[in-house]
Amino acid sequence: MKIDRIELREIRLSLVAPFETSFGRTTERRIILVKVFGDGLAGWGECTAGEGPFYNHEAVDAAWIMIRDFVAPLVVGQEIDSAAAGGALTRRIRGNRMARAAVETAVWDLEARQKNVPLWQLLGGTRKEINCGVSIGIQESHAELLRKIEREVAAGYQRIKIKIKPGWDYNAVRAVRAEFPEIKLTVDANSAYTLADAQLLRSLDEFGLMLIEQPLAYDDIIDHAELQRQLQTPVCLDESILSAEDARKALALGACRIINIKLGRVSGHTEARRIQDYCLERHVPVWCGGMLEAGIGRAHNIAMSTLPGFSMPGDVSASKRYWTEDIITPAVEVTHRGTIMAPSGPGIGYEINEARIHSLTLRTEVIK
Ligand code: OSB
Ligand code: MG
Repeated sequence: MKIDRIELREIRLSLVAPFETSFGRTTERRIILVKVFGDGLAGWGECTAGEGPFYNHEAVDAAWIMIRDFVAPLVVGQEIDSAAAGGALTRRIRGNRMARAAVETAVWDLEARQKNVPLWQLLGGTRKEINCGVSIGIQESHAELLRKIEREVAAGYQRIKIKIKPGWDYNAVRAVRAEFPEIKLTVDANSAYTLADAQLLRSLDEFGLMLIEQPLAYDDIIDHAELQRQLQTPVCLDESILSAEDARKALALGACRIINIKLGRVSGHTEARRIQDYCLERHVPVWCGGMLEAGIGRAHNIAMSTLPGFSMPGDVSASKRYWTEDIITPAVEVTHRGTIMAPSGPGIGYEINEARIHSLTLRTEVIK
């Protein structure tokens, strides 16, 4: 494949409901879309950087500059024989994995379209139906939280995750368990605690959670290992795992028993698959995390989730939970079994609604 040019586009999309975590509240997304042209075809990627540097160090405006000035120039004009080779072209860049992944995933889509196969098959996926859960943000009240959970359980989702933070933790989980004693339940702290909170975190053991996600610092594995020794509930790392090397070290230390894989956080499909491979060999479950993606990012998440190691329900759910109208057609829908069917079309397998994308666009730039 010869990469001819890369088009960047920033779109703005309002969430159907605000999403609140321990690090902030999002009501509207600004999303960078990447379109990579080569061999008369185009592949699409979505940058998962947040509006500000609060989940990790990346943010939309900074990612735009990184992609435009550093990532895209390393790829444009190059002749590559696979998407994996395309990703390797940007390995010199330290950090900035979401910026790199936006291009890397687009090149994977391009390669799959060129070979006229679904991306999930090109990646080596084996699951034709992926298991889905939902992530529910911090709410105004327990009553509101219970109402939201009831709706998602009725829709068929296999697992409920709730966001926690100091002051919205033990009592919130207790209220959920009182109403829903049997559901698969997890909590995600997004690094809101320290080891000084070990007693509080231990108290959550009584609720039979599937896992507790990233309780401690975003760049830590040492304290998580100490915490895991004190907990019955499996620790799952999100923010702390940026690569297969990080996964190896975290598992060697006993910092977690489960890993959340996000394409952006780990620099794209190639590294995501490497983490999946490493964990699968060691019987460590992985699942696909979410970053409030629009349809293109969501479609890439679906493709990744078909890999055999993705045995736990991910944070990949229906488009309508986020957007009144998605940027792909059909919108992502979830079966009453709480699954998403892997699409059969080439590449990411959904049509790109370019007219809608154009109407949402704030700025564009082309790297030739
Ligand atoms: O930690 O998993 C997280 C959203 C933004 C940033 C971080 C996270 C999340 C979610 C939402 O939990 C998952 C989703 O529904 O996309
Ligand atoms: Mg998380």
